[in-house]
Amino acid sequence: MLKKAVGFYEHFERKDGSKSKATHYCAGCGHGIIHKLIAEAVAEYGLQDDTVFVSPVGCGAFCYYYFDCGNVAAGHGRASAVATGLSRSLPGKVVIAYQGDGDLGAIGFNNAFQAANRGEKFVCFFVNNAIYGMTGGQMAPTTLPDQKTATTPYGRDVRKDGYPLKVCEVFNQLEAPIFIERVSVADTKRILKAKKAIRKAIEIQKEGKGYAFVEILSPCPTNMKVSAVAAAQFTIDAMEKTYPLGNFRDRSAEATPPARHDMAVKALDELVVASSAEQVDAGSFTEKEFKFCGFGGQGILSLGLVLAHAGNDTGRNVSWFPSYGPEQRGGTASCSVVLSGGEIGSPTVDKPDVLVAMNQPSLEKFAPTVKDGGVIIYDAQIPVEFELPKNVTVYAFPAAQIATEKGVPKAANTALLGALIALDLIGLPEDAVLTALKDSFAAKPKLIPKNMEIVETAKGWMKAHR
Ligand SMILES: Cc1ncc(C[n+]2csc(CCOP(=O)(O)OP(=O)(O)O)c2C)c(N)n1
Repeated sequence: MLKKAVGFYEHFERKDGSKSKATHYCAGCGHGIIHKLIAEAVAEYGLQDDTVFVSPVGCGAFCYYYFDCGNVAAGHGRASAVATGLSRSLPGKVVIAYQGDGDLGAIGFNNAFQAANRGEKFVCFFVNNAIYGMTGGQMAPTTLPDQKTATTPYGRDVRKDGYPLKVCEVFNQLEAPIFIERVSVADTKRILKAKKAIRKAIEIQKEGKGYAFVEILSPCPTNMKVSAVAAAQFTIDAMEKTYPLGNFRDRSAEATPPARHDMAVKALDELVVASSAEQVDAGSFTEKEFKFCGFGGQGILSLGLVLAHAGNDTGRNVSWFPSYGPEQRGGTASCSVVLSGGEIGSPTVDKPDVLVAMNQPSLEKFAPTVKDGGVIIYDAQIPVEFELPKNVTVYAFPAAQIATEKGVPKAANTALLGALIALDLIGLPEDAVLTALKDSFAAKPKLIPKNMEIVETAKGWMKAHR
């Protein structure tokens, strides 16, 4: 009987609000069949509420529209790395990575290979259609010898382009994987075998036994530029010669669950404890978005952290999202901080209410992003050779000068905190902000008095010049 698998959403609701009952896949594409087999297995094992599905980049990028379970989207080639993180931090859950042959075999090969070698506890479904599907049919590592693609119009020449990558065979050299099998969805007989392998791989996750890998040969009529029937036939006749179907290993009977990664779980637990302050008068606090930016080493990230801690200690929802430059010291660094009475949708801040800039490149980069009516505070040392936005209030504040005069040039970030307090831009009680600042020096308490002095001087300056 033809029917939608229970593990799918009722409607596939898209970003634009439209609700479709059909997937976005082309007629004859294998992805839809593979989705159905996975969704059925997850639902039949009763695992929907305990499963996190990692979508790739490629034709499978929209898996999260379809699978009615936890969903996370990974960058191109990174699904196995993301699955590793999820699996380690959610030890009781089933984690599924879904990757194409470009995604896993090319850009993400090392991620996937190392995860397999470590025996991470997740299942990786590897969809091999011998081509880069989503981007228009370029050669993939799995493209067959002499196969014509957009980038090998005369056929893949193995002397120049290398040989097809047999991922199951490569992974089968590793000690750790519990289960490795290659299947196909090119016809009904093969689909039934694929169903068995997919179920087995998910069962292994249910039992927490370790790493499972299922390669699925899948037709791509659109990029092969043939009919759905011919594409399926190609998968059987041509692909299976290079990629023979079969089970490479099944060690599930003797496998015992791998060691738990308690470090990751502990780190998460600590985060939860740190955010357990009771929430107060949620509705009355207007959300505030901050961007702090400067050179690495100027204390930009710690400045944002002080605000986030102060917000957390006073019962606000907070997020702190750092972005590091290529170097630890000297490169640009920024962090986004959101303080909110309600839930925070995203920790990224594209349009800050308040921008605090400690160097020229980041002032130039972020100044145009500040909201109308917002505030920019930048260190007065920064030469401004560009036009600052007109509809925001701008303060050239002598943060470095104040800190240097107090004998601690590195504490310019503390001076900026004083400026924020003086302008009442944080919206939190001053004593909470100062307590968070003091706490940030827990390892070097000697520095506290000087930093408090800098805050007072900065406040005084700002009050006199605002
Ligand atoms: C970092 C990065 N590099 C390249 C791309 C472009 N890109 C998107 S999908 C894709 C290929 C996907 O092919 P495959 O993994 O085989 O999946 P399929 O679409 O065939 O299912 C590429 C190269 C990207 N999105 N991100």
